[in-house]
Amino acid sequence: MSMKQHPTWLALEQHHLEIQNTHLRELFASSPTRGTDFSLEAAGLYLDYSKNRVSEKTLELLFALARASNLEPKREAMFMGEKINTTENRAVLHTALRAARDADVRVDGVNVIPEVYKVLDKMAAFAEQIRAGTWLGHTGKPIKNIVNIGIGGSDLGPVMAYKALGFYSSRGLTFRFVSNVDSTDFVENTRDLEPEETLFIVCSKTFTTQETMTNANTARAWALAALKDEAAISRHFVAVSTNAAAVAKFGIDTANMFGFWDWVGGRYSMTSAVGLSLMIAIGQNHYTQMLEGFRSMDTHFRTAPLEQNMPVILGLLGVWYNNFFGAASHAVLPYDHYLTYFSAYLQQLDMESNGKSTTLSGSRTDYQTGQIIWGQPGTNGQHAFYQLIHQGTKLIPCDFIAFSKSLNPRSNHHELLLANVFAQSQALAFGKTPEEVATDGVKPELIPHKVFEGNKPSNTILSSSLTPFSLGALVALYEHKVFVQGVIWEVNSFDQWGVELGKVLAQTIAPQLLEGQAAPTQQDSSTSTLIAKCQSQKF
Ligand code: G6Q
Repeated sequence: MSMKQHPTWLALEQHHLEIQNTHLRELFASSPTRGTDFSLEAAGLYLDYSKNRVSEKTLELLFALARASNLEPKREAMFMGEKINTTENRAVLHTALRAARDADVRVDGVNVIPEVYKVLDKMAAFAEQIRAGTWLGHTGKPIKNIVNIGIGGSDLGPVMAYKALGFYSSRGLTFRFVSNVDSTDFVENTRDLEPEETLFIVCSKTFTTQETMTNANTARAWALAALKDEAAISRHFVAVSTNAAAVAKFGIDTANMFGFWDWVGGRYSMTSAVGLSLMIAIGQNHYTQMLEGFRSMDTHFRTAPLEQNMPVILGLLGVWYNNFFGAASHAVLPYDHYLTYFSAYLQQLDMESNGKSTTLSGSRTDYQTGQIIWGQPGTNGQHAFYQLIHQGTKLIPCDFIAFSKSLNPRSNHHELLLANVFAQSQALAFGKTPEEVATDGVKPELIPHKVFEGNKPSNTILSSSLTPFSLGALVALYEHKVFVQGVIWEVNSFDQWGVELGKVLAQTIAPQLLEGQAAPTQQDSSTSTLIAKCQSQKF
């Protein structure tokens, strides 16, 4: 039976009819303590979810839906290492990557924690050598530049976290992230670097990804052009991968390989060896604090009752808007300049996980699944796309993320920043009625233009400051939110078959674009014309 036919879903549909026209103004007026009643704290994060179009009854029904979806046993199955990624027959254990050193987490009967710490310790020793300047390049110079080559899950986590924790990073080292197969990415990121002082981290779980291997080979040629000795590769290239054979074949000494496991999905791999560049940037202590932030949220998610569980509440609110209000997208709006890449990171985490239309049992869903996640930091958005959220025709629930203290306080900047974030959620929720606009002395013909309907839902996530711990808690919050929604929608949040077809097709098109190849004859008429057009413009 489809989830849509379940009594809890039907009850929510009925309830939606009752509450859909209730305004947040009424909900707040009827309960003076709503701002605290609909809030909770976990892992150093405070969540205010009072500005959502929900009543106590809505939440009761949503928790009932979660229980009907077996959320609690499914959550435990993930933490216990059961093979819940059924289409790839894999366990899903990113939580083991940040478990305590004495934890016991088993895959096929084997405790994986000692292996996790073996890699973490090896990463720490290597990071320390680079940071201390004792890892020398081929010509005897210390490494000053670290270039992570990876894509998707092997890029977005490291680059997001490196930018997010820039305040804590070693300023004497330069970090670059090359992901795009467009050679401009490589060229622009290396043009000012000295090969003698540059280390490449080739970061690829499979070590077969076309973009990454193409960039890695270009990096190899770039380094060898200057260093002129194959032996230089072992001082200037290390690998993060599960594929030792391919790493060795590339010419990287497997002693300089940092491993991980098939039970770590790419977009969930930020706390695996994929975080090597980050550990070099911020050092072992800060990295450990970040892992503790992840663990704190993991423990909260695993143990807190659904009614007081932050990822569960965020996940269910998303389901409420997605499936009952028809909201197609969800904006994530961090009010911290360091979180420049946070929305892009969440885009992959969420959209690759829950952008599915086939249920775990193989049938087509008859309801909406993953939302479109988008956003960018801070007040800049207010002067750009917020207009549409305030007065457009679409319902776009928002998450605002803010920190009480600035890492770089200057005069009243931070108070202004915080005033803006609080004002935005207030304006979205309560709006401005025609009567209120009229009392401002606005000309009658302009009143409709200046009315804000309000009733636009948002969450506010507040933490005291942006630290490695709070970043870890924040990322884990969203990882588990995605899990909750995947369970409700009965999809496999841990595979990504949707990225395969394009890769396969690109392999047949690439040779046809090379000089000297016969004109394409086996493509559709649009693709073959595009290829021919390209060839005529190129040669
Ligand atoms: C993430 C995906 C995907 C993956 C990249 C890179 O969940 O699996 O984004 O991370 O395709 O893969 P490799 O690490 O194998 O190069």
